Amino acid sequence: MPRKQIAKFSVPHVQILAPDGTADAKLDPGLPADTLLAMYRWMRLARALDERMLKLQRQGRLGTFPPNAGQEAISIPAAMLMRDGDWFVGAFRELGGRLVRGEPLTAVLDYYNGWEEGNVLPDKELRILPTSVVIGCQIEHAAGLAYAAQYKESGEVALAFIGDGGTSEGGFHEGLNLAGVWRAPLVTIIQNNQWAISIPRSQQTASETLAQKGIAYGMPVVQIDGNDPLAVWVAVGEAIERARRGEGPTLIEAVTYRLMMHTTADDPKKYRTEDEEKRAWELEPLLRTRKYLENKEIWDQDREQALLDEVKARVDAAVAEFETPKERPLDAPFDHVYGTAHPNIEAQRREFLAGLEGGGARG
Ligand SMILES: Cc1ncc(C[n+]2csc(CCOP(=O)(O)OP(=O)(O)O)c2C)c(N)n1
Ligand SMILES: [Mg+2]
Repeated sequence: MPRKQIAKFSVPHVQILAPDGTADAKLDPGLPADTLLAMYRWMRLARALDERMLKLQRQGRLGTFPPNAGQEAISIPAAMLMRDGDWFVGAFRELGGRLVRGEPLTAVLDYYNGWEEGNVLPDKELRILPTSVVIGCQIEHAAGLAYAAQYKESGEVALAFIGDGGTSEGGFHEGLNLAGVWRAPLVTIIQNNQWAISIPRSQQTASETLAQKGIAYGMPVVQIDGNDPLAVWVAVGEAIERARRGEGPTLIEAVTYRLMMHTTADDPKKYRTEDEEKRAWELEPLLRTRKYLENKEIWDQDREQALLDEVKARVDAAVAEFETPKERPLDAPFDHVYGTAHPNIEAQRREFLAGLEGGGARG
């Protein structure tokens, strides 16, 4: 029998907004000015909070956290495309997207200072899952949520994020496999920022692209420029619509760069060159988004300054609120494991409190 080809695959790549701020006229989704301005505003707010958090951490006023700078163009447009009822399932580098979905700035600060209150969002229906420090398992959670949405015929979708390093974890593959078989409404976005702590993309996998990993699980895939909010808007928008129509999951690889350290406990100078970082800063998303808005004549230096002042005031207010002394019950984590009290959790709470000096110190 002659050998014959039984399957053929390809991976598309999409970039719409170039680093110089010019957009491909054929692919530009032509978003209304207010949508573009809102998007840039979120990006500036996320960047301002991220920069302030680094200063606070260095001053000993905040715990360890993973800086998000450079990745704003991924989770922000994606979150703007979500509807009420959809699930936001992050890893730990989706600061902007969390803010868009309604997470308060103070919750972010509380969380990274080790306060359980940071995991307690004001409105249960925000549907933002807690930060997943455990790499990969959030994709299984997201697949389960998407399957539940499908079962309930709710029309809701789950949007999940993972890093390039996370694609080597079992949870990533198990989650995508199930979503593919179930044709569940799951959109998974790989934030390929080139580094997993000190492991470069080249040592992470022999795959030519990370997007192609979804082909094995029977879903459409696309690689996009993750520093291009228009490419993210188009690719994630198409994937969400497909999921809502009952046409199953999608895997998106957004190529970007982790501009800062892995976390504040890391020093990237030990494993990458400053020249590489310098080149990456030239491609970062806020710069090109601003140029695009200026080319459209809906932005200028005065508006930029007004926005910088506005986001600074918001961050100042959040920090002041976060640093206002308040009662922080040390057993707060036991309050939120389940929606209602559970005898096993209550037994663990009692054991924990009994173990504290004085039987339940308050901080
Ligand atoms: C299951 C598991 N293994 C290892 C770690 C330690 N760890 C924390 S972040 C990280 C690298 C993650 O890299 P990537 O997925 O590319 O995400 P990025 O940090 O670049 O956003 C590792 C190995 C962990 N948190 N969980
Ligand atoms: Mg990474």
